[in-house]
Amino acid sequence: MQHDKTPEAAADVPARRRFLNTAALSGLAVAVGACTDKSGAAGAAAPASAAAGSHAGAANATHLAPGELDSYYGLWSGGHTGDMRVLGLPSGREIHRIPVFNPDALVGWGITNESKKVMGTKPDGSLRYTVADTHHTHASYKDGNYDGRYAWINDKINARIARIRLDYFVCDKITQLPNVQGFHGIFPDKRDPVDPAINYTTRVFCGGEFAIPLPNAGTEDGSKYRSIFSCVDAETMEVRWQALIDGNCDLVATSYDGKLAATNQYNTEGGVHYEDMMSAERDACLFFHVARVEAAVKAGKFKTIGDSKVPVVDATREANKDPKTALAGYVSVPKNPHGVNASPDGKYFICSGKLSPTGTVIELAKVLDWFDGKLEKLDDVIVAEVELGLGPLHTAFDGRGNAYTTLFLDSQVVKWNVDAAIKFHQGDKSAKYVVDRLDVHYQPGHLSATHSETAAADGKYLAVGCKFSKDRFLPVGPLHPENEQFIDISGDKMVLLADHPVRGEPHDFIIFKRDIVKPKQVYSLDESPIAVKDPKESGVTRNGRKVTVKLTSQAPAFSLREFKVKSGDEVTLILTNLDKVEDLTHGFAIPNHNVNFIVNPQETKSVTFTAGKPGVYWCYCTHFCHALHLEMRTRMIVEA
Ligand code: CUK
Ligand code: CUA
Ligand code: CA
Repeated sequence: MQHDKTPEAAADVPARRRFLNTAALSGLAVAVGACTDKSGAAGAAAPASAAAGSHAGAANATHLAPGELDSYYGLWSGGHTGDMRVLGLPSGREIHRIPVFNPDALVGWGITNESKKVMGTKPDGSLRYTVADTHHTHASYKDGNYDGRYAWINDKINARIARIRLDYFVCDKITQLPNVQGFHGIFPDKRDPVDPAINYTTRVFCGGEFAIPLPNAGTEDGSKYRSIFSCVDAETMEVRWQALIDGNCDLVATSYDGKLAATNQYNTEGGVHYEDMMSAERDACLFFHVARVEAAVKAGKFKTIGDSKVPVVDATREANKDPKTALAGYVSVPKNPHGVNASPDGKYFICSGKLSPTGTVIELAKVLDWFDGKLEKLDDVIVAEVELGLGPLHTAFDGRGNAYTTLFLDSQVVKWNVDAAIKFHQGDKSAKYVVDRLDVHYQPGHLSATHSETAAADGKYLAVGCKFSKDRFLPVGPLHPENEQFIDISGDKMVLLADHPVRGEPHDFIIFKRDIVKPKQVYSLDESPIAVKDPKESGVTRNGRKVTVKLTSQAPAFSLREFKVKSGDEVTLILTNLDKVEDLTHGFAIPNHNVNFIVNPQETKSVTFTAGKPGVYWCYCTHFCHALHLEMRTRMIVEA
């Protein structure tokens, strides 16, 4: 811990780490304790490179001079804040938060009619949900690399998947999955399994984690609960099909050839309580033969569940015994796997054991061989199963044949060579597959490298989402930030560059070069069918108790100096910002009416509310826009 500033801190840290390990292990001690005996195995022996901790020179790599731009974007899930965060790398600066599932006061997400329509409303017009829990974020692919069109993010609580347009960096669609509770892993496909012309993302696969009665009429008998794997159309965002499975789904991965999608399963036991969920020594990674599933749907070999019209195919073990016709195959992997990640060379999926100290390497060509009836035992697709350390969760890649796996319990990232691991597994005990270890602070969950899960992995930077920050930042009361640590992986040794506090509670993220996206900074008036394109269109129109108010903004004024409505009217106010200058955003707030939202240049938004008590209400601009920003107001006069 040489990089700790004070002797007290240096003495303190190992004790805290021991404490954390104990806490994280309580209840799991039997399972993991059994694994620790083997940690002396030849290939696994490599000391933690504490010496490779941060130093002044390395830290400079993350410092940008004022006015300098980052070279990478990062898209981070926000956890239960329900948003997506946009970070710049290597600086680690948070540039933006994109509201998705939860209301957001800055932009008026959940206030405007447009955002409410995306989020989903109840018959009375109020939001269906105001809580969410995002975990995973992934972007659309073309030719194996990101193409900058879309990103997706999941809501675990309410089984929703959202799409973000990467031109405006806004959420444009949210879909709720039927028959699913605890929706966890997502992954877009990278090309079509059949049509070679479709070399880009057209599907997003979604893993249902919690088993429930289907249809969910409620029963205590856990043996009747089932999990579902879903496929969502990337364009329409409709659910194309679902698959009934044995066990559950955790994280999801897709192959570069579009043929395979997979999900890790930690609850093959079908347990309702955690002791049951960790009773088996091995669980599974479940592979879907995407083309066969879709052929089955086309041929009408499906059922539907409850009110849902989505076709559900049978991907259970019992119905898929013959590999040549199987829709799915269950590869066994050690105890309670969590992450499954596709290597950038397209050859392997790597599953992490979580309650086993191992990483499992599955060769995808062999999985296809099994589906073709050319491989007798499905488990022969496993080409390596090697010890990495305690609590392996997620794996990232550098494009040079190395994998980087987070070790939650060891508070480390382990760098290991996949080819060497395969050699070691084949019996070459001299193959040193562990290349380096680095202490991280503390208890890492996800990690991702620049272009990690693309064919363009460039091996420059690695970010690690540490779930505990403990002593790394000034204390701010009982709630600690998380610690996103940035690591230089361009050399043999990992070099810790920086700590960044982030507001809870990000999980997953992706990092890509800045030229992947071409963000638009001014809207097109045509994006909105209700745009008020000319100040002359401004005014109030009445249809019974329904009143429409149209107005525009051009700094430092709104097009109406005042407008009149009657108490109790249902008012729909449409505002178009006619300013064309980049960065010239206006706000619109009405006191006592729960209305506040912004309009970006050339953007149109609308709100619907009931006019309150008779009186004068100063509607004002909330977003600093002009020297006369404070004067930028209009009056809503509510008459009796
Ligand atoms: S899970 Cu959070 S650290 Cu939801 Cu991706 Cu592994
Ligand atoms: Cu317009 Cu402030
Ligand atoms: Ca299990």
